[in-house]
Amino acid sequence: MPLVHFFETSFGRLHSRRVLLASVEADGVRGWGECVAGEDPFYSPEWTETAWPTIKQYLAPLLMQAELHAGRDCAARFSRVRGHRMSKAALENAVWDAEARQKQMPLWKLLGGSRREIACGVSIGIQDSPEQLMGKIETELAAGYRRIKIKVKPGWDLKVLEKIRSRWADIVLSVDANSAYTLDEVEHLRKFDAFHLLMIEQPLWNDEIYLHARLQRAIETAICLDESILNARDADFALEIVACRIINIKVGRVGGFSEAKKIHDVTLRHGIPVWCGGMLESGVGRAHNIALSTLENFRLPGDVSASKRYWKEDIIEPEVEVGSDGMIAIKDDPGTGYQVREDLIKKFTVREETFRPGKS
Ligand code: OSB
Ligand code: MG
Repeated sequence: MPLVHFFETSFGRLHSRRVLLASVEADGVRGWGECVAGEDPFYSPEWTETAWPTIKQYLAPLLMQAELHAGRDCAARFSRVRGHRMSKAALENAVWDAEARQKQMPLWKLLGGSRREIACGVSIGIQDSPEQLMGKIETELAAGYRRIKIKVKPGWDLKVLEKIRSRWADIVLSVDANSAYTLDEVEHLRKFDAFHLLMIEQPLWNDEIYLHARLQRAIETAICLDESILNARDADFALEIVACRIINIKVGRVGGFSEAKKIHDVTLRHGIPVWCGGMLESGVGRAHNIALSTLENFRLPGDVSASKRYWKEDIIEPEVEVGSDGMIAIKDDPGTGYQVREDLIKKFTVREETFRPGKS
């Protein structure tokens, strides 16, 4: 699916997404999930071409090994397989979706959510020029978004922040480095404090927690961990040693709704807020992010924004819309409240495989 606008992070520029979807059929209802793995192993070791055989050879057969009653039972079934969390999440979340539709209840309720609307922010990639970035921020603020996050890397950080702050002194602003810095750059990172950011997301190594605690002691800006939090134990450890003061939960990164809920509960116990991250999802994953964001500790605006920011035509109906107040209204219909457009998915499909119980 071609992106409406390219998306650039510290690891590269992306023009379109190859979306891997999973759908499960259970007693006449169908549930959908999205594998949020990237086109390349840059954000995480997992990518589209590892997800496919992992699901095919291991996860799908495990899922169908015996009768299954609930989304929350999937994680235990997959536990023999190490890692591959985005692949696991695609299947687990499809089962949660099917379970909600079967029970004729909204997915957000099944997950234990309570919010009736959720606050939205935007993640704006690195642009060709600061002027182009300023134009984008202006557009998103006019649309009502409640938090602007920009991607940063050495050479695209302080000067850009200075420009933004001199034009918008008071907006809620944050940055995401996707591991573009090292601890040798503490003095440089300390300069971010002058811009009163809500947070700096994943400044250091993707697989490192402890050294973020060192950095957090050296700077005033709150660190938010993304890449380094893979499960509830990671979250508990990071908060115990104060490696961050905010956590971003991505349901794919952590292996599915069950683990996402556990992380949510850990952060509640520690009294720190979470927000829902995004992975440039199609409507299928986006709808799941919306449901998850209704849990009580999702107290900060998420990277959950309108379909039209990404796609000319999204694969769900209705498309995700954000009000002029920067909020998404939560639907009461069964499942996600959005219908998957199977016609459009067929049109986009380049590869498809079906698994049935008893055959692997
Ligand atoms: O680090 O949050 C990230 C997109 C792809 C990979 C990693 C990240 C992102 C985003 C985009 O920031 C969030 C979105 O709008 O979906
Ligand atoms: Mg991030």
